[in-house]
Amino acid sequence: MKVIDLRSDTVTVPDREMRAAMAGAAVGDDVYGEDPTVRQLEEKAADLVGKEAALFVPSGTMGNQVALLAHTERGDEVILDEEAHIYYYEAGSPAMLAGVQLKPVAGLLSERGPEVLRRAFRPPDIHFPPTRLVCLENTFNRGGGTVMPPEVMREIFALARERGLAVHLDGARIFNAAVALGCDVREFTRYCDSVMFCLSKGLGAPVGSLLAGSREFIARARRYRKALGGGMRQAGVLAAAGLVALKNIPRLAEDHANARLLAEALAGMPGMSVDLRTVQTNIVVARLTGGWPAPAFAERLAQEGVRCHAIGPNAVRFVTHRDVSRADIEAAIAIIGKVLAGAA
Ligand code: TLP
Repeated sequence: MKVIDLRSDTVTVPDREMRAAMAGAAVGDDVYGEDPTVRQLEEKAADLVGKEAALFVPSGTMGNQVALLAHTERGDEVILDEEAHIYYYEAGSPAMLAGVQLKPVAGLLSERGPEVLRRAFRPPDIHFPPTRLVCLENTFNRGGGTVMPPEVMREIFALARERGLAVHLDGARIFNAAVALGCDVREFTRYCDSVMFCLSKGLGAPVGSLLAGSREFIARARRYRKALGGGMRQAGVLAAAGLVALKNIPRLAEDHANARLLAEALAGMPGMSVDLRTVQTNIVVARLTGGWPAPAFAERLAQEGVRCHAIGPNAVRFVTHRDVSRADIEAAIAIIGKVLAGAA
């Protein structure tokens, strides 16, 4: 049985071009700063997002955590959305590593974000932790892959600046946001001090993320990456895959079209509801309205060859990516329809 894996865009496997680039990559010891392919990728990444420098890290999680370490001191407060990946899905590492206090707030990653941030600020007071950083996420994973428009980011950035706070952008899927709005990615990244983006999501690389920011910030981040065990040696074999992955940016539009096709079909099925307004990129969050618990539904669907992710008691997530075609999506729609109707 063919499996249509829609759990995440992290499940893609490197294609032939990528594997050939990996095999042929020029390499050196990157801890000594001597890997030419890693350097090339870091320079290209910095340029793409309009920052002075960038650092290649093994994962998005490490990129975010290194950013927290480099922006803050132990005991500082970090404001972020209560559904943000850094808060929800990074295994408690902000407490474990940077030793910061997270202040999760509802609605920061919505149009109301600036207002929510204004209300989250507290005046300096010996009783309060010093607030140092605001974290944004674009696209917003648990929001259903929604895009925060540059104008909203601009307002949040200005508010943070007024207070002397830095802004870090978890841009794991920032290129999905840029492709969705048809704009340059710098329209977003100009409104943050640091940005992390992933090569191993929709862009299709097996490993790797980049953290970008000022030269001075990246020098600090490089030391924290080493401290976390993320200093890699002949990492050019991975960076080479990353350079090929960057060529995949324009094709993210196909994933968005496939997500739209899937979302519209699911929205019309009895037993399921989808807020189509949130389907802006490659993620579809569907709610089960007939009382079927999401984990049991996901398991049932997997038996029929479609994999999704239960992200709440009655919510499932489907993510489109370069290893699923339009025909796969059409097949998935038919299977989901049958399962919901109890006919499969
Ligand atoms: N997200 C994964 C899971 O961890 C949930 C996924 O399948 O979506 N920021 C955002 C917004 C992310 O979505 C992810 C991965 C990360 C950071 C972390 O990246 P990795 O997995 O490379 O550590």
